[in-house]
Amino acid sequence: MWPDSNNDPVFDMVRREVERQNTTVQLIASENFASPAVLSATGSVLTNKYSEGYPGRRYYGGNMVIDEVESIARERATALFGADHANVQPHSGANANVAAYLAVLEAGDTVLGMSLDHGGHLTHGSPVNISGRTYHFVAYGVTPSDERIDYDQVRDLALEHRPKLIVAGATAYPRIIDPAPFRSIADEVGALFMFDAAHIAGLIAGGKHPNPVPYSDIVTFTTHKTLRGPRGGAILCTQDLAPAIDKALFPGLQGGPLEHVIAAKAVAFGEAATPEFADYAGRIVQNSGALVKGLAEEGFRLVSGGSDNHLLLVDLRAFDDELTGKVAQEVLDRAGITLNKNTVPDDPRSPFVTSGVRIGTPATTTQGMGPAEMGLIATLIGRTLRQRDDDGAVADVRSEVSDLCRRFTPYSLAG
Ligand code: DSN
Repeated sequence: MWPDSNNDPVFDMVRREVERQNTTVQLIASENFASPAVLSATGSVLTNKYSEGYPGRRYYGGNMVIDEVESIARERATALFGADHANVQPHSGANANVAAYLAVLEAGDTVLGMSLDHGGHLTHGSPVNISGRTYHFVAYGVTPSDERIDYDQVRDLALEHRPKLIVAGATAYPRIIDPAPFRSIADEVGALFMFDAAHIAGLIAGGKHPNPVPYSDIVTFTTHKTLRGPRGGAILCTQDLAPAIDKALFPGLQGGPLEHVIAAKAVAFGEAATPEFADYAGRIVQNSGALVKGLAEEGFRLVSGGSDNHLLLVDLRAFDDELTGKVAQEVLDRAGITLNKNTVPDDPRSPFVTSGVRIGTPATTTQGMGPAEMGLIATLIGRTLRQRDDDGAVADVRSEVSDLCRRFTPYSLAG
């Protein structure tokens, strides 16, 4: 009935990607290893079904089972975070954010968001993104002294610009984001408050970071980062905003939902509600601490002096003023250590070059690595970057990385 795809080179590429993930160290802060159950749901026949609308209100027939799937995903999401309402259809975190804006803003409205080069996200008002092109975003950042969110600046800007919405959340901020001061500033100026929890959703679900839901009108998040589910997004909101959020997402922004991914989100929400996941979230933070210690011993400067979440932002200039994030990323890739270049606050270099790298612990923690392995990884990073012009030295690190990964292989070779 089906064409024989066994020899399709795409599957060889998939096998090679399994091999890459199994044999190199994954330190990209926004990545993780989804469980076999999550992968299985993502690869299921639910991909075949059209289901525009929401459970009980679909535009196509045959959605009896799909309604159950999406309902359990919504129920698990609301229970996990203690929210009134969940929309589990966003294809991504970016879509979740855009739908949230569509629900509560008009074009030209003023919004406060964290500046991209201080750790924010493209969808928090970057001029090259639909958010910055549609709304009047005003950026807040971190203080020059301790490189932590400048809540005084947030309040001053809120009083000056009277935003309709204040957005918290970040992609490259290594510290706890306290939702309480944001809420009180929003109340003071009559703004709505949205928390983008994309990076830290798993730390919140695991009880290791403050839950923004009781403080927020809207919480958006991705399901594939610390939460360890399939690639996708979700929105939580208060009951009064639920109709506007649902309408903004569909039909406002998206068409047919990806119900196979929604099934996998339901599986991930189930996994994230277990005591084992709370333990995992704690080990992510513990591993960041061990990596901070190891990298500091190697002579690296950590933005804000450390980390209390799943990521570290390393300013390379103290280690070697000539070394850019771009070069560091490339040489570390050759050594089998995968991370990404990242700007540091007020970086003089462009986002394509950068003076820093971002390092995350969610994936290695899933593999079972602990503080001892973090110490080893810090040493390997230091060695690689010091000896970056010596191919033999880089190859030696690559071999040590292979040995390390052999002890903590995430997936069987069958993928
Ligand atoms: N690409 C994501 C990250 O790495 O943080 C944000 O969208």
